[in-house]
Amino acid sequence: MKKRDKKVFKRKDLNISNIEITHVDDFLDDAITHERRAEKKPAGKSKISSKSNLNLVRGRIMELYSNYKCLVKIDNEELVCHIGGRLKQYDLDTRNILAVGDWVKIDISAKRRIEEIEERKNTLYRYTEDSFQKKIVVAANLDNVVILTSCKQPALNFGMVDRLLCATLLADINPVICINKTDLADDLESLRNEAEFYLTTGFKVLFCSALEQKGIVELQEALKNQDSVFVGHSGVGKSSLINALQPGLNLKEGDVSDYTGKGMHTTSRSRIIGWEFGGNLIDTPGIKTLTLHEEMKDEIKYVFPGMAELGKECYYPNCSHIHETDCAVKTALNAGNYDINRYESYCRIMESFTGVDYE
Ligand SMILES: Nc1nc2c(ncn2[C@@H]2O[C@H](COP(=O)(O)OP(=O)(O)O)[C@@H](O)[C@H]2O)c(=O)[nH]1
Ligand SMILES: [Mg+2]
Ligand SMILES: [Zn+2]
Repeated sequence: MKKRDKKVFKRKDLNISNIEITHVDDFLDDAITHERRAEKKPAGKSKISSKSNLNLVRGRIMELYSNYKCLVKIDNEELVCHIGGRLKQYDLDTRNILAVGDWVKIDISAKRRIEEIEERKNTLYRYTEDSFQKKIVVAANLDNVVILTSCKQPALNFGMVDRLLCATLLADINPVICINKTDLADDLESLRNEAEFYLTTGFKVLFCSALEQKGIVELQEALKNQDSVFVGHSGVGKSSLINALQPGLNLKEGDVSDYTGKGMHTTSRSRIIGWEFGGNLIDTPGIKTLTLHEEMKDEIKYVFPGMAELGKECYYPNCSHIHETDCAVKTALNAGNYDINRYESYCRIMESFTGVDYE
């Protein structure tokens, strides 16, 4: 690939949409992957105001109104709070000191000031699409990313599922793959066969139809008492499915892009909404896709479905499974023991980082 083509190619390929997620627990069974991720992941330090002797109560950020003003849920009450002046000093250069989902400690005696932000168990970021790939926090402390895709309209794209799976796993969040619009499928059986790969590599795959109210109970069961975000291309049925999960929720219909950017500022912020069946929806209007960051390139092989386990047998410990000889993934591929479509999808993801075509 010519150098001047590289940027365009990269940008195009780094755009990810449609996310579905599966069981994190299954994934964690993979010791190597788990280890590598643990090694890599620096824990987000908790941020504490230097004041002492305050009577602090614990709460969770439900919605951000501005950089320094937010809605916090304390027990069953929601209060508008402000961030303490001293805390602001921690992140003067970022606008993301607080995120929806953050657990905080608040001084409710005076002006409801947030004095402490607890360490996050994970943070879901998206990245700007320019070459700087600036990090933007979507939400913190999540349990699931529901990678939503549809059988048709738009067409099912497992390559996109793979990208979103990688992005979710690298964020240390459990993916749940959910395939909507089964009512439109011409050949549901062959779709199920293709999805079988994800089941056998330890992920949860759910089929549903928001239109026909199918698979809704199963999805509720998977998300119950946990905090979940839905990711997927425009039109796959995120809003419809969320409304089917909780009738009466009446989410603001239509994503930001459906309105050619109109109302962008008021609708693109995340917020937390409680499910009646237990747990929370992290509503992210206008945020439909997750992207992979350039820095994640070397980690993809450890999270790509089915690869970490096979990769233990490769001659080189850091084998990319692309150009090396004595590669267990390629051996499995040639023996028909690793899905060729998924391998090609892996190569496409890797190409999108390097701009090199691997044969
Ligand atoms: N046939 C069919 N259409 C659906 C289903 N779910 C959603 N849709 C339709 O797909 C379109 C996009 O749905 P929407 O929920 O707005 O998608 P979003 O952009 O992901 O939020 C709408 O016209 C919905 O009526 C489904 O299960 N089956
Ligand atoms: Mg929508
Ligand atoms: Zn290999």
